[in-house]
Amino acid sequence: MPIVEAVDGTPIGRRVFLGLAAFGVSGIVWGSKAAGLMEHLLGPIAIKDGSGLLGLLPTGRFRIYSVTGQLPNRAPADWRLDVGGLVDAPYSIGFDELLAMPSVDLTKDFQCVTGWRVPKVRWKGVRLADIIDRAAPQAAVAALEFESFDGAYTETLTLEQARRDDVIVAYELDGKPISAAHGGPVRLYVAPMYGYKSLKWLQRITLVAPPPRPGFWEQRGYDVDAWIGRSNGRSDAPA
Ligand SMILES: Nc1nc2c(c(=O)[nH]1)N[C@H]1C(S)=C(S)[C@@H](COP(=O)(O)O)O[C@H]1N2
Ligand SMILES: [Mo]
Repeated sequence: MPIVEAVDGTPIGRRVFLGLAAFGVSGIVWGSKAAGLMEHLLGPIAIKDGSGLLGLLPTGRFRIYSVTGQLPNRAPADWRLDVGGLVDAPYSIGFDELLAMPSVDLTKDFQCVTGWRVPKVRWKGVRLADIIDRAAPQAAVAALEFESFDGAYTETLTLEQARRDDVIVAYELDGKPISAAHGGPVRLYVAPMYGYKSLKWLQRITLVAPPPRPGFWEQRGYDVDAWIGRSNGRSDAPA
């Protein structure tokens, strides 16, 4: 059994694999902290138990990830988004105010860097560009930092990436409010990039001069520019 480094620097080895086998194949196991982190380190893996191969990871639907192993739950009425940093007009916005802003609909495949993909997911939300403009960013701003109310996950985008029409602050997924599991009430959706850019449980956006503090997965070796690659049949990267 190979020993690999977990994201916190501790080795993952036989113990975790045995633990996974004990869980068997369930939806839950892929939402668990160890499994989610391991999948992100190793890519999709087969699950085995004493009777042999139980199966590969399911495809065609979302897997729920949370690096904390928890799914934080916040009612829309208790949710706020703070927008600040190098801006002339920092603000805090509630859920109803967000819904009152002009909205956009996007239908796109959702692609995790570990290989799974969900075709034709419908999202609704507010263009991140509109959220940015409302804060009156100063000339020095070149990047954005995002924080989750899970207390752990962070992400970044350059200002240019953040201003794209297909980058939104989303509050509906497939025609329904975004569930707590999927990062509701409000998450980021960065259509042209791998799923790890689409931070769940969004609570704060900070406009900064470069370089931004790297996001959770970027600190662990992932590309900061996470354009979905040609190997996956599409590239939304600028030419
Ligand atoms: N707060 C938070 N956001 C996150 C993650 C996470 O663990 N925590 N995982 C990311 C990754 S790697 C992917 S592929 C997507 C998965 O979204 P889903 O859990 O709704 O399927 O969320 C992204 N945003
Ligand atoms: Mo992912």
